[in-house]
Amino acid sequence: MRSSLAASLLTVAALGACSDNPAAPIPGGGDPENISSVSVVLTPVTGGTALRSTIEDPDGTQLPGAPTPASAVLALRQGGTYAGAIEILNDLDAANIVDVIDEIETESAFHRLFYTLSCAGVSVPVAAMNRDDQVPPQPLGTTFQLVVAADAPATTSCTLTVELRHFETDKGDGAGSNFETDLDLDFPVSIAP
Ligand SMILES: [Ca+2]
Repeated sequence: MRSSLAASLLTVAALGACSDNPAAPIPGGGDPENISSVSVVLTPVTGGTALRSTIEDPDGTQLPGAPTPASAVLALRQGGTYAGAIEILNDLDAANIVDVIDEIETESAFHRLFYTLSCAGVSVPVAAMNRDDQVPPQPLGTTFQLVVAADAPATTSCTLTVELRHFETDKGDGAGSNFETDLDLDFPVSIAP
């Protein structure tokens, strides 16, 4: 599901994390998460300053107030490889900040992150994602790698879509269709030499 608004905005309707069916047992566990902050952090593997971009939802995902545009463009370099991480918080109550990543990792066999780029020449290899606690382990993606080809076209106007899927049963490798979308966010990206 993609927003018709600017690419840097959240797809608000898809941001209702973990909207479990209250009538059914929930093997994936837990109440719906209320999410107020999502950040993508990309650290060049050869060193240098990490890229960071954050989208805030000031009233959380369970109230209708709109999220903010992303705080920054993720300025990639041609030929760069980045260690990626995602940060998801409920920081609506400063006295009780919830690290939603901890909850996702606790329920790793029921979640998977997907990273999709509209930019040509950029990939996020599934093989480099961290793994869940199934046997054998399957992709989770709270950490990942992002690879920019040396010949990736320079651009100032593409996007990284971050999607969090929640499987109540049958996650498998996470590529199946039995899921709910907890997050679906577009972060602006540029590519330069
Ligand atoms: Ca909101």
